[in-house]
Amino acid sequence: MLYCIFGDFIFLNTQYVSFSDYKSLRGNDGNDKSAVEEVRRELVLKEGDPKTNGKDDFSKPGWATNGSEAQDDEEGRVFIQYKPNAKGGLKKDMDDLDAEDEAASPGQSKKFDVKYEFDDLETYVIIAPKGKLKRLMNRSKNNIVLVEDDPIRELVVDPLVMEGTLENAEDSYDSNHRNLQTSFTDQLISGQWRPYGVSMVQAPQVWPYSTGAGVKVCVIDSGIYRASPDFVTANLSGDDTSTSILWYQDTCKHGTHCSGTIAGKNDSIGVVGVAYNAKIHSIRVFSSGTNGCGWSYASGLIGASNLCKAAGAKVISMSLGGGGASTTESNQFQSLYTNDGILSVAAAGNSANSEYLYPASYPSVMSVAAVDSNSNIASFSQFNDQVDIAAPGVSTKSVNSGDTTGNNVLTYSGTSMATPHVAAVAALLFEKFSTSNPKQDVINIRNAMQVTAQDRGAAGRDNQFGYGIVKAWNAYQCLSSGSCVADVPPPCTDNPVGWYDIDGPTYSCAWYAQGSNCATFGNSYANFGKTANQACCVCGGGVTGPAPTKSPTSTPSRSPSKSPTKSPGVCVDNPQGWYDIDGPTYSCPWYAQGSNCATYGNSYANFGKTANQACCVCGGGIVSTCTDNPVGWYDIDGPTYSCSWYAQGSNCASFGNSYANFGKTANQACCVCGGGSLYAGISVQSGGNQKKTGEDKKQNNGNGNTKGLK
Ligand SMILES: [Ca+2]
Ligand SMILES: [Ca+2]
Repeated sequence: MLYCIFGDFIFLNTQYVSFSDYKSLRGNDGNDKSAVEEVRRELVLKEGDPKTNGKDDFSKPGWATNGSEAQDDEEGRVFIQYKPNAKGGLKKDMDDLDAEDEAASPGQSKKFDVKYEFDDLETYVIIAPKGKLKRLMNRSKNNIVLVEDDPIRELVVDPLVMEGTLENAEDSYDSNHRNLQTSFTDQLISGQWRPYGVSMVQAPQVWPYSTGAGVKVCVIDSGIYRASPDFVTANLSGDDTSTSILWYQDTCKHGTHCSGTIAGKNDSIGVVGVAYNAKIHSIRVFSSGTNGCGWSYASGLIGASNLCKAAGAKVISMSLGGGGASTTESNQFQSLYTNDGILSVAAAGNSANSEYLYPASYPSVMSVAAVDSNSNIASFSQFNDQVDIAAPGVSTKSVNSGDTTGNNVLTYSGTSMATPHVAAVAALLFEKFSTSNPKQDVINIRNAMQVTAQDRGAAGRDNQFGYGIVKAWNAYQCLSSGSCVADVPPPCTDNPVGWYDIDGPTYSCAWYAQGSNCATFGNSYANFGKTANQACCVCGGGVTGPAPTKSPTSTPSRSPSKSPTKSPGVCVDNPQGWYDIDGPTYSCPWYAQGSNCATYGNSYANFGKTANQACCVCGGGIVSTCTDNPVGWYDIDGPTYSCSWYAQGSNCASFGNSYANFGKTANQACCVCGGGSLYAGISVQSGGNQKKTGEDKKQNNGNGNTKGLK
C-alpha cells in the first residue's frame, strides 16, 4: 500500500482521504465490520439470487441467526435502523405483532418497549424478548437496514486505580527529545492548588489570552456537585435524564472530579481548572450501582450527546466506555463532528491492553491515553492504533463532591482523568479560534492539538501516546500563525445527484453506504448510465470540486507559495528567547511557572528588560502580526521541530541557526525566533548553548528549584 502523510491527510494509492477516513478504511472502527462482510459473503454464495437476497438481508446480532429457542425469552435491547421513509412501516409491524401476541395470551404478552427514537439516525432503540425481536426482523425485513445490540458503557475508572497509586513507570524517554520539560508538580499558589496536569498541558501560558470563557463543555458522567464553592455556579447547567436523576448531584464523585479539571474556579481554594471560565453542561447517565457509579447503554450515550448538542456544547467529554462497537453510536459521533462541528473526546481505557474501548476508538472521537507527572505513560493506559493523544491522568487533584469547603481535594487516576484535560484544552482553543465555519473550526482545533502535541515514546505517532501529550500553548501558537489550518477533503457530489440503481429509489447512494454494499453490488445494477461505484461518493465515485492541490510526492505540502496570511495578532516575547540575568534557565517559560512573574518579574533584568516587560506570560512582550515563512516550517529533523517547538525555552537561541529546512533556519523562518514575515521585534543574540551532541538535547533546563531560592 502506498501512502504518504500530509498533515491530517493521507495519500492512499490514488486518492486523498482524511486521516479519520483512512482509519475507517482500515476497519479499525469496529471489529464487527469484517463479521458483517463474512455474513454477507455467505448469503451471496448460498442463495440462488445473490442480488435479491443480499439486498434484502441486513446485519443482525449473532443471536438472531444462531440463537437457540431457549434464548427467545431473554430480553434483548437493540438498535433497529430503518430504511428511508420506512419508520411507519416498521412501527406498524411492531403494533401488529403486539396485537397478535395480546390476542394469543391476553394479559401475558410483552410489548415492544421503545426506549429511544433517534430520527436523525433513522433508528429505534427497542427492548423486547429476543424471540419476538426475531419475528419482527422477519416480518419487517423490507423496512430494516441494521439491527445490533445496544452495548454497555461504564465509567473508565478502576476502583484500585481510583486509590491514586503513584506511577513509577520506567522512563521511556530516549531519542529525539530536545529540551522539552517533562516533569511537573502540584503547586500550592495562594491557597489554591495548580495541579501538575494544568501546568503540563500549558494552560497557564494560554490564560493571558483564553480561559475558555463562553465555551460550553458537555460532561457525560455521574453528575456534578453544584454546591461546591470551587465552581462558578453561573457557569453550570445540565439536563436530568429522569425525574429522579438530577444533573447537579453526584454521589459517585467521578463526574465532579472530571468537571473540576475542566473548570475548577480560579480563586484561593481547591483547584484551578485548565479552562476555568468554561461552561460545564452536565448530563448524568451513571446514577445506579454502588454510590451512583453504575453503567449505561450506548443508546443512553447517544441520547445524552443529543442533549449536549441541543445545549450548544462545542466539546463533549466522556470519561467512559465499553468494549462493544456499535455502528449506530459511531454514526452519531461522526455526525456530531462532521455536521455540527462538535469535538468529542473519550477515555482510551484503563485495562493496560490493546483492546478498543468505545466511543474512544471511533475515528470521529479523540481517544485519550494517560501519562503521569513525569510525562511517562500510565501503566494502566490502553494502547492501540486509535489512541490520538495523551494527557495527565495519574494522581490528579480535583474537586471533591460533597466537600463544602472546596479545600478537601480528591486525587484520582485513570484515562478518565486524562480526558477532561484534552476537552479543556479544546475549550481554550474554541474560545479564541471559533469562526463562522464550525465544521472547519473543529477540524483545525483537533489538528492543532495533534500536530503540536509533545512527542513521547517511539518517535512520531505511536499506540501508547498517540501523537503525544497535549500542549495548549503550542496549539494556540500554531493556530494563531495560521500553520495549523487543516485542509479539508475536496467536496464530493454524487453524480448524478440523487442517483439510485435500476431497482428503484430504495437503492440510493445512502443505501450503498451501508456495510459492504459498495463492494458487493457497486459494479452492477447500473442506472442513469452509471453504477454505484461510478455515481456515489461513498463508493469512490461522484465528482469532486477543486482538484487536490497537493501532489503525491514527498514535497512538503505547505510551501511558501501558500502566501502568508496575516495572523490576527499574537503576543510574542520581546526580545525573543529572553532570559534573565541569571542565565537561560530563567526564560519566559520558567517565569510561567507558579507565581514567578509576581515574585521576580520586576527584578533580574537582562537585555534591557525585566520578565514583566519581556514575557507575554507576565503581561509583557509585544503583539506581532508576524507569519512564519514558510507557513508550517519545520526543521530537517522532521515535523516535531516546528516553530512551536522552537518557541520552547531557549531553543531558538540554541538551535535556531542550524538544522535548516526548506532553505531556512528557524531563526529565519519562525516568528518566535525573530524570523518570519512582518516581524517587528528583535531577538536575543546568544553565543552559548551550542548544540553539540544528542545528549545535549536531553538536558532538561526547566528545573526551577534553585531559582526558587532567590
Ligand atoms: Ca479554585
Ligand atoms: Ca510518540
